[in-house]
Amino acid sequence: MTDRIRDVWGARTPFAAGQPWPERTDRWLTVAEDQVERWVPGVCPLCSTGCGVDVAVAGGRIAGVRGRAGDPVNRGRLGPKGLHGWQAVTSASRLTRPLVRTGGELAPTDWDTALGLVTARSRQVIDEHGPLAMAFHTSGRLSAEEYYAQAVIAHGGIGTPHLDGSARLTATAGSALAESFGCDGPPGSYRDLDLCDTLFLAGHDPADTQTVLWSRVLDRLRGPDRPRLVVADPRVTATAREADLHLAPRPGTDLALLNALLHEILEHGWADQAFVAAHTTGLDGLAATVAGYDPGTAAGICGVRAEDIRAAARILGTAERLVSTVCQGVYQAHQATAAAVQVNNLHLLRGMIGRPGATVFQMNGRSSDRNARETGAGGSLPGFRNWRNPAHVREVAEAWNVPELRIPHWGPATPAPEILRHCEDGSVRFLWVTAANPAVSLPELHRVRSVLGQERLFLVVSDAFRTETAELADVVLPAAVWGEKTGCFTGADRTVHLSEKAADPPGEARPDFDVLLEYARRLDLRDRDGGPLPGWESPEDAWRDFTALTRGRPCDQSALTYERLRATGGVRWPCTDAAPEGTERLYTDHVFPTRPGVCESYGHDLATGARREPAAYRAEDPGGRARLRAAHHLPPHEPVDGTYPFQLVTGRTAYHGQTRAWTGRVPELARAAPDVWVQLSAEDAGPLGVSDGDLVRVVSRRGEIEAPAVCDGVRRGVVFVPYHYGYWDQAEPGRHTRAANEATGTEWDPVSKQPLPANSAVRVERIASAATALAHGLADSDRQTDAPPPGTLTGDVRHAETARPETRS
Ligand SMILES: Nc1nc2c(c(=O)[nH]1)N[C@H]1C(S)=C(S)[C@@H](COP(=O)(O)OP(=O)(O)OC[C@H]3O[C@@H](n4cnc5c(=O)[nH]c(N)nc54)[C@H](O)[C@@H]3O)O[C@H]1N2
Ligand SMILES: Nc1nc2c(c(=O)[nH]1)N[C@H]1C(S)=C(S)[C@@H](COP(=O)(O)OP(=O)(O)OC[C@H]3O[C@@H](n4cnc5c(=O)[nH]c(N)nc54)[C@H](O)[C@@H]3O)O[C@H]1N2
Ligand code: SF4
Ligand SMILES: [Mo]
Repeated sequence: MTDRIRDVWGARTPFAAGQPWPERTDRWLTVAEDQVERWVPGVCPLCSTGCGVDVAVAGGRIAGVRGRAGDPVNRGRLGPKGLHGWQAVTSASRLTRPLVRTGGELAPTDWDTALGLVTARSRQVIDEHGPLAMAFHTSGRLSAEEYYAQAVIAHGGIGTPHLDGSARLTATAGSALAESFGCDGPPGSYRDLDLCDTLFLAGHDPADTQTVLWSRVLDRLRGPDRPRLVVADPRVTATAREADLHLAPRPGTDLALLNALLHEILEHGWADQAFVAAHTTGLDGLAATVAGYDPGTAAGICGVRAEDIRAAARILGTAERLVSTVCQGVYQAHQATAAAVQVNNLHLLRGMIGRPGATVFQMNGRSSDRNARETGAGGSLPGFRNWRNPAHVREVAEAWNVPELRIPHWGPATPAPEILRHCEDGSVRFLWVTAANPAVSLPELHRVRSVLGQERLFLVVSDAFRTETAELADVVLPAAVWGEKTGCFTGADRTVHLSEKAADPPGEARPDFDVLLEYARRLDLRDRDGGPLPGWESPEDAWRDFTALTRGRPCDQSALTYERLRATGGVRWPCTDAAPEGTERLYTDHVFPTRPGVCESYGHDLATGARREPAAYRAEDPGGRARLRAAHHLPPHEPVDGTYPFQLVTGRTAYHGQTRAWTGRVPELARAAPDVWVQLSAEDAGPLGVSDGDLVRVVSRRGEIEAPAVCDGVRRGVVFVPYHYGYWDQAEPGRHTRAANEATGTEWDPVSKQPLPANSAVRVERIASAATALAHGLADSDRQTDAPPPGTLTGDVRHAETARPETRS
């Protein structure tokens, strides 16, 4: 059987540019293959790559998965989480009954009692405090249909703007695309990886976070016409080890680095002047801004060598087919959108968009981050409509058959961090958290716990497990999950999959979709004609309504029916009567959705987040051209000093997903990375007297983390902690020193409002030697790092900067 624990990316199947990526079917079954009763098509729910899977059913239960060989996303491959993660669904610790807090404890009850309480409290809060006292913290992994139900209920039924959630944690992706191209939506497809000659990965570690996508890249890198690879990451990740050129900037300095790259591209005449003149606006402003970022200046800010910046610029400037990806390393920074937009600018200056092998991915994280944004549950109106455009608001009101004024559109939907603040100050009294675990995933955890644990806040949590957040709830609702319900998921290259129900949920667990509809009925939400709102019976009804509402929008899915998805598997939107098979690439005509009547946003000042006024935007109508947007670098907000000399960054390992509610319950994955660790450079560890395995404490102004040290693989001045580990399974209950977010701070990017659990100033203290730590049971001898399995690396790569990062300041 396939081993994706020691062999994360599997055997190489090299291929050349333009060839199809060869198939390789990965499978993992807990029964013999001939005992499988049926295979149910679906999609892996564990990251935004969106790999197609067939789910094996035996004895009425899920008994394994195999990759779908014909799927355009993975061609049969699955990574460690995809192969093993499904076992959480069959875990004995699943919630099987609703829980209600009585006498301080969560006690089992029936659905009627639990939903009766939830509805009664909602009614009371709406009557006493108005709809704005109601809030919903949603997910990045519900189905499109479930988000859409939440959008209709919250925005169209109750009339509250407070609906947002985990998708906000990659909101910079959507914001950066909207700032440059007028609208969210990844312009290219994974197929562009098969065609490119150069790759640029900024703050993105797909070897750990999108392992199947990385297999595709590795197969190109091992193929006959290896693309050049430039990686920007302060750590020596498995991704960076493959690079031709690895830049390891100081965290939070990507904007300066990118400005310098653009400076070089303009300076050397590598811009495609005809493309820029015909299809963009804003060149003068961009040129004026980046003029101040010669490689020498940027080198001083970023702590990388000027010659390496020049070398990177030459690679990017002379590429003929460039694919870039951007993710959390850039997004979790104080100038997230401003920096992410510079990668779009790179593509616009070089005319590297809308043609085969040339595109930019502003990456997503989870399996349905995209759907949250498309359906209106993640900050915009459904179909990427612009809340400041009265015609767009009217279209939504007509589709929902509700008065326009009920849909909150006096401002944008409230970002998740602001919802938390409204809970903190008491203006929100009811919060329903669905499929998220903010008590581990949001920054500054002591604050999150105190806000969610307040007496005056009624907290409802829908989850499959008793998470750290569920422990704080007044009512816990047991959810059916992936494999137990049907709905659509859209991956990072617009591929939509229908994930079908394969087995019944355990006990009384129910699909969120059904629970939301019952809640709406009990609250008696109605449309203008007195009909029930929403008026659907099934997810398919919701999908039909939602896709109808996308008609004419850039994310048009009006011809994308369940029937089509069942017949063909994954389909990329737009999917219309004119393009019923879907669309591989956007903007092939180089016309962008920037016209005032079309665009999703009129844009923001990248430095302050100030919103552009509609009249000002209309006066400068980009008329279908993309917008080159510029900004100056500003220093991170919490500078290092003598007391807190290091920058804390956080991130991921291939073996765990987010807060481990699933992956921590899967033996293969839990064993592979059993506990938290702290990574620092050997140069920094030495003077602190810290060696590998020693127990250390990472202290910020807000909290601390204790874990064994790994003294390698990160640039000097930086400390890395994986953020997956919380408290449900810790050996010593009651201590709060395991989650990375104990130490992080409350801050956000001014444009996308994405929180940035990064770049906190910390110090590192040695607590005990490796031997003492072991003797006291403080650390496991077999703790693993995210170091890739032996034998998977090649030798002849260059690591500019990372071997000896400079510490210029
Ligand atoms: N195995 C696994 N895969 C996942 C997830 C998971 O939890 N586990 N989560 C999914 C989700 S929700 C998301 S959002 C994605 C995230 O996917 P990624 O963004 O790829 O993952 P991260 O590890 O958070 O961050 C990427 C890299 O940014 C680097 N970095 C930190 N600070 C900086 C900086 O200032 N500049 C630059 N250039 N780089 C920096 C880090 O060292 C890290 O290697 O992964 C998805 N895939
Ligand atoms: N320090 C630091 N913090 C971070 C990050 C970081 O890089 N560093 N990354 C951030 C990012 S990008 C993300 S996306 C967040 C993720 O943060 P969260 O979304 O808060 O955390 P998850 O662990 O993904 O929680 C998902 C929950 O949904 C439950 N669940 C799964 N399927 C279903 C379902 O169908 N229905 C219901 N009701 N429940 C379900 C799971 O059991 C699990 O408990 O973390 C963020 N926090
Ligand atoms: S790459 Fe992502 S979608 Fe694919 S198998 Fe791994 S976790 Fe699942
Ligand atoms: Mo994410």
